[in-house]
Order: sequence, then structure tokens, then C-alpha cells
Amino acid sequence: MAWLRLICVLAIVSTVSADGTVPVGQRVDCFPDPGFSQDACKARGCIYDSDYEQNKPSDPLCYFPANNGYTVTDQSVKANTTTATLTFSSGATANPFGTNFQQLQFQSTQLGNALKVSIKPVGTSRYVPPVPIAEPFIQSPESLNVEIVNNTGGFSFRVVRQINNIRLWDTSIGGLHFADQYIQIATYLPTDKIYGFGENIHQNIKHDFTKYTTWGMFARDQPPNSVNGEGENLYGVHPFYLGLEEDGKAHGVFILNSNPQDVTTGPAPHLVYRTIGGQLDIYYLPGPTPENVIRQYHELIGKPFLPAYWALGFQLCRYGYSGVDEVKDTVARLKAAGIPQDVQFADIDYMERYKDFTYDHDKWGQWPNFTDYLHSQGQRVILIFDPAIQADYDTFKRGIEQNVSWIEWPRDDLVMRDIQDQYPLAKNTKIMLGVVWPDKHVGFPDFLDPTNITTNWWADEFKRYHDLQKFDGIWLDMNEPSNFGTNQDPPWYYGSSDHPNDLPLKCPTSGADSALDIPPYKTKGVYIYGDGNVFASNTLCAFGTSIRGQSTLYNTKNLYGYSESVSTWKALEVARGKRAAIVSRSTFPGSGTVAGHWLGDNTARWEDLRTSIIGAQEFNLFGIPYVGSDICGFLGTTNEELCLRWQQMGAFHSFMRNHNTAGEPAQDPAQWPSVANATRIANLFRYRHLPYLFSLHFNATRYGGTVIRPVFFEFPLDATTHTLSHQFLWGPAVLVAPVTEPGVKTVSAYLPTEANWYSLFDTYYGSQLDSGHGVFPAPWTSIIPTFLRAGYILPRQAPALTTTAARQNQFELVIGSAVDAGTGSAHGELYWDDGETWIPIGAIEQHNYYRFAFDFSFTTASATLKITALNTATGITLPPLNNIEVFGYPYIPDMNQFYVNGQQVKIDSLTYSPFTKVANITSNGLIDLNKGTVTLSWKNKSN
Ligand code: MIG
Repeated sequence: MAWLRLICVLAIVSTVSADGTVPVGQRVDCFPDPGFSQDACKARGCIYDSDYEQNKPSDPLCYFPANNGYTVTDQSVKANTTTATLTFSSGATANPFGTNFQQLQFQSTQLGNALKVSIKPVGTSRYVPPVPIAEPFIQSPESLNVEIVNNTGGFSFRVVRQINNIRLWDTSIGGLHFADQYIQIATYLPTDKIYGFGENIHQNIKHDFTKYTTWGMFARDQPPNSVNGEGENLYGVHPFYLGLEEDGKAHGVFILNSNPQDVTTGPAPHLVYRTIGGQLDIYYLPGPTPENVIRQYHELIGKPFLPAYWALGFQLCRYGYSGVDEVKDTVARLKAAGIPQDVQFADIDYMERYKDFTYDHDKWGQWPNFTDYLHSQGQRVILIFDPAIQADYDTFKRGIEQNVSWIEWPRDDLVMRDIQDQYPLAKNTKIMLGVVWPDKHVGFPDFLDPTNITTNWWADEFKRYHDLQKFDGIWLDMNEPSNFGTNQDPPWYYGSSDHPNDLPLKCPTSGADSALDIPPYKTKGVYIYGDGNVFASNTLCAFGTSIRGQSTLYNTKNLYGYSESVSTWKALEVARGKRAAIVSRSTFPGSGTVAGHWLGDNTARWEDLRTSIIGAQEFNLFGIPYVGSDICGFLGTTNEELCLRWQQMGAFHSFMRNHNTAGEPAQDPAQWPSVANATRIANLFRYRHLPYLFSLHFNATRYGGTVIRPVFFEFPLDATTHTLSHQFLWGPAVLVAPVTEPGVKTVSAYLPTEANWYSLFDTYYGSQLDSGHGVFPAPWTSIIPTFLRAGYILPRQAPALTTTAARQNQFELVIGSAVDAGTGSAHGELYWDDGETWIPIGAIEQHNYYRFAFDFSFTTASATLKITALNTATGITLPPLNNIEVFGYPYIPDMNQFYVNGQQVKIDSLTYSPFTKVANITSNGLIDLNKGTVTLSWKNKSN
């Protein structure tokens, strides 16, 4: 046995043994594509391991040697920039998917306390996404350093947290390659507590590093699979993660690249990042708190837009409404059931044969009138718009006349004449015509057009349409972009009753013109769908041109939804001129500056309810806090219990919309008395607390950061929180524990022990609860377990059936006292504005708004609530603050000793329970917030 022991010792002292083998847990896969065999592996010059372990099927058996083929041949340090020239050694393992550039330039730059590392070939310019990335001076109490290593393992670099030398990245794991169409970089990680990367379905909020897992990042019209997904790429792309280190400090890493890409996480813990174009621009953010990291990230990519206040109300949608009458009945049904509703949607049904900027004059002829009616009721309308424009009607014609830019064929001789020649308007163009919902072929606007022609045309179309009917918000679908039946023979829609047999788009699959469509490495986002899948599946050809001919979809497809959102922001401003909301299916870093997101075509299953809780938290990391799922489930048939629980949970998501696909039974909440009741209760709770939710959004717009927050963000030192996937926080102060399974009337939840918590739901309302693990009642007839953190004050407002009405109601405060030796305190704030004035991107500081700080404290003898107007607005009248509820109050307030600014005032009613320790003070006109800073105080009864 002596030899065996020796091997073990070797493996411990050195990760790389003499023959170049690498332990199974820290490999960089040399065969991420299909077709693996021993011979194929060796042909790549990689190391083959014949020792397949049945129970570890994800271990790479073909892997790169643990060194980098590049060595440092030149290095210089100037001010805050380190530059190095890397040269590829002739004997090194070659790039399996192309020829490595001989020389790379490595450059690291300090951005204040953050760091940017760029790696690109020397002497060749590479595509960089045209996304406005501010490279600000990021401030943090912590700094990051970069260290270049050049030893027998070749070049590697480390990004080190200065204060404790923790290596956030260490690329000495090997596997650096950089060819024209295959770029790979791998690194050890300091922690397996990694959150983010998207858009994918994650079963847990924390990544699983016990095995190798690869995630596709390639925008695709792909319904999420919440049951047995395998890393599918969904609608958007977010190459960003947050890492939580051993000591509770957090960092962030953002890779700015918009080509098809994927990432593998492995047990070392380590990760391997692959992209098939562009260059590596990697941003490292020092935190050190999780929320710091996210704010720093949003400083780079842009802070989230502020939704109109009404856009925080409840929204109802479905695909397949038969016409206006059905919508009318539905809205009336909700109202009769007392369910608050702010927004009614119309899906593509409203259009005349699915053409944007039209409506069906038959079944939807009354829609403009109904829109006016909804407005008279204080309600709003959001309409769907698809990006693709049918090639033979006015909107398209104006586009041609105005010289709009489109996704085009790269050369005239490639144009599919049998399609093009059908359309006089398109005949003499290279516009790449595809097929979506409309009856005839469609063109795809190039929203990255560097002139403003395309955006101006788009905005003008919205303006013309808005003149016909006064929609309020905009729903952007199909913008991956999605195209029907590409390269399919016959395409799936042939013979469909709702779609003519339009010739499908064919993209090259061989020959010189297929270099982009059939790249050497196609990424996980293509491979996962099996044989026959290519870049163009479900979309346009990779070589289709964009940026007015300067680039290709190969580079920019992942930006299509982002760029459409930016153009639509302009359209909203021009057409409507008031703040609203845009929700977009495809997103990229920066999308949140102009749009929100719904989590796509989920299915009416408990699994989907659960993954949507994770998805909403992730999109808050990604800078898109205006996010939610299709409540009750989009695909499939929902059921009473699932729908009820989903309505209850969805009431805490910023974008709260029930949506259902065509052909399924109606699932608006009034379909079942129980769901109607639960929704009414959940919505009333939501509407009551909207001033708090709005304030959270306002903060995110001002500073970046999250609205819905993973629990560990506030308690990074509490390891139990690190894996809590299905509980979440509303800002710092409210913890929500949804019901996520059938047949239960309780929820097991964890209340972080570093804090104290009060019940904010029906059971034990206002009482302090034991921290730690607990089981809480969750009947169908109340809201789900929700908790107020001690030390925080929430602003609220008496609810109503619409936010329009609720905004006129009295303000209230609920105070969760942090009690210490008979004294107590709590703090909070309220932002308030008129709810719908347009705010240009980045102009929140010039906006007309109120901000109040609330500071509460008490002693045995008395209590003081100081309200400070930190910012005041003009022309806005605030309703009075009439009610104050104090949790954890140990004394009996004396009703006859209340003072406003020192002047004694009369109180209409006061209740106090020595058992719950809740004091409730009500008085009409108690505090006039319009007067600005004010102090309320009272004395306690002496025992
Ligand atoms: O091909 O507009 O994700 O919400 O109802 C389906 C019809 C097109 C997909 C969207 C979904 C919407 C549906 N759309």
C-alpha cells in the first residue's frame, strides 16, 4: 500500500502531478462540445482520464493541462494601469476551436476601488458591446489589487482583496485561450457561495459546486423548465455574479461581452468562462457588503428606472381573450370581488392579424373606448408590441421611406429572392425577412442603429398609435429576437389554422458563408437542444447585419431586447410623455435603466412558483428590480390552490401580473371564491404598503441596489441565510416566507437570529416572535407569513381598489421598535412624488419629490417621532398622516399628553395591548406632512 499513500501525499501538496494530471475536482474541460472520445481528446492535445466515475458523471474526462500556454514577455505599470504582453508558446496545448492569437494584451485599470481587467489580441481591434458602461470612480472602504504571475505554469493573474489577501480570481488553474471565435478563461474562486449568472432557471439561489454545471448565456425564446432543466439559456443574458467570502464579505464580477457564451462552475471551487467573440472586459467590484456590490454594479451598467406609481398596482393579462367583451366582464368581476386592480393588458389578440400599431376593428373595435373607461376608473392599460414588422403595410412603408436600419443579409446575392420578391417595399433591400405572428413576412428593426433614425421612426409609430388609443405602458415580447421555423423543413406552423404557410428563413449551414452561423464552438445555448440546432434556431441568421451594417447578430443578438427597450423608452416619452413602465422579455446588463422584465412562459406548477422566487431575486442583482412571474402559471392548467398561493406570493413582487396562455381556462383571481378572497387580502396588504415599496424603488433609482433582496444580503454572517432560496426581503425591513408547496397550512421559515422580528401578518399581528427556525400559520384566508424587522419603520397608506384612489388616502406608519433595556428606537423613510412625471434616465436628482426621514425613540417616560423633510417638492399635496402603530412598545401612552412640535394635540383614539405590546394611535389630521419637518411626542402613563 505504500505507493498508494505516496500518490495521496503528492495530490495534497501539489494540485498538478508530474505527468500533468489534475485532480477531478479542479479541471478545465477540454471537451465542452459534443463528440467526446479518447482519440478526439488526444487529438486536441488535452489530457484524457479513462477513470469514469459512475456517480460523478459531470467530471470532465478530457481536460486542459494546468497551465496557461501564454507567458508574460513584457510588462509595465503606469499610474493606475498595469499592462502586460502575453505570448503564446509554440509547444503549448492549442485552442481546440481556432488558432490562438500569438500575442495578447493584458491590461488592468483601477476604477477607484474597483478593478477592470481587459484581455485582447495585440494589434487587432475586437468587437465591444455598444452598451453605455460608465467607468466611474467606485468608492469602497476596500481595495482590490491585481497580481501578475509568470512562472512555469505560464501567465496567470490574481485579483486580491487588499485587506486580507483573499484571491477573488486566480487564473493559475490554466486553460486561457483566445482565438477569433473561441475565448476561454478559467479561475479558482475563493468561495462556493456564488449567486447570479443568467438568465437561467436555478433550483437554488446559491450555485451548486459539488459537481460541474454549465449554463448557457445566449438569448433565446425558450420557456423555462423548472422541473428538470439542464442549464438552458432563457430570454436574456447576464454575465454577472456575486461571491460571498468566508468572512461574510462580498464581491462582484461582471464580464462585458455580448457574444454567445457559457460558464461552467466546478468543485475546486472554480469557473470556466467561454465566449465566441469580442474580447474579455472583466470588472471586479469590492463590496464589501452584498448590497454595496450590487450598487457598484449598477453604477457601472446604469441604475434602474423608477416605475410609475400605478405600475406597482396589480395587473391582469391573458393571451386568448376573445375580445373586448370578455375583458370587460373580467375587469368587472374583479371589481365586484373587491380585488384591487390597476392595470389591464391586451395580448396580441387585440391586433389586426398580429401587426403592431393596428387593432382588430371587429372584436376589439371598442378597445379605445374601453381604455378611456378604464382611465375614468383610475385604471390603466398596457399593450403588447412585437419587434418584427410585416413587410407590406404603413408602418413598414414609413420605415423604408425614412431609411430605418434593419437586420439585413450581408450581401445581395444571399437574399432569399422567393421571399423578398413578394414584397414591393422590400424587394430592392437586403432586409432579412423572417416569420413571426403576422400573416406575411416580417423585417426586424435594427435598434442599435447608431443614427437616431430607427429610434425616431419607432417612437413616431408609437405616437401615431397613441393618438388612436391611449395605452399607458408597453410590453415587449419576442425580442430575443424570436423567429418562427428558421431552417425547418417544413416549419412547424405549416398547416396551422392561425398562420399561413410562409416560406421560412434559411440560414447557411455549410460553406464559407457559414463561418458565423456554424462557429467551431456553438456554446451550451445551442448544444443543449441537440442535433440540428444552430445559432439561427428560433431566430435570424448569425451573419445578419446590425448596427447599420457595422456588425452582425453574431455579436449583437444578445443585445436585441436591450436595444429595443432603449428605443421604446424614447417612444414612451414621445408618445405619452408620462412615466409608465416597459417590460421586456429579453434583457442584458443595462436593460433595467429603461425596462422591467417578466420571467417568461412558465408553467402552472409548484416548481415554477418556486423558481420564480429565485428569479425575481436574481433580476434584482441584475439591475432589473421591476420584475415578476406570470402569476398562477402561463402554460398548462392552473388549479385553485396553486393560483391562490401564487397570488399571495406575487403580491410581493414589484411587477405583479397574473397571465395565462391561450386555450387554458380563465385564471383571473375571481375564478374561485377562495382565490378571490386571498387575492383581495394580499392586494390590500400590498396597496397599503406601496409607499414602502415605492420608496425602495426610489432608492434603487437614486443609488442602484436591490428592492427584493436575498435574505443573506442583510445577514451575511449568518450561514443559514446563504442558502435560503424561497424566502426574501422587501428592502432591509420586511421578510416574506411564501407557501411553495401544496397541501400545507403552515410555512417553516427562518428568521435571522441577529435581528428581532414582529409579525406583520394576521396571526400574532404586531407581536415579537422568536428568531430562528419556526413554523408559522399560513391559512388561505390571510396573507402569507410576513415579518417586520425590529428597528425599522414602514410608511403606508390606507388601501383602495386602485392606486389612483389609494394615493388620496391617509398615510400611516408602522414602527417595529428595537428595544434595549427599556428604551427603544426605529428608523425609516418615505419618498413621494406625483407618481407619473417623466424622469429622464439619470435625472432622478432633478426630479420633483419629497423625502422624509422617520426617527423614533422612547424611554420609560416618553416617546418622540421626528419627521424630517430631507427633500421637498412643489405642487404636490400629501394626504395627512393619521395613524401610527408601534410594535414592541412596553409602556402605556397617555392619550391626554400628545404634542406636535411641542403643542398639545387631541388624539381621536388610542389602543394599547400589554400582551402584544402594540400601541395604535389614530387622529384625523395628526400630522400634516406638507408642513415639512415635524416632531410628534407623547408621555407614557406612569405605573
Ligand atoms: O409565441 O403574445 O411570452 O407572454 O402571451 C408566444 C403571446 C408569444 C409569448 C409571451 C407570452 C405571450 C405570447 N407570446
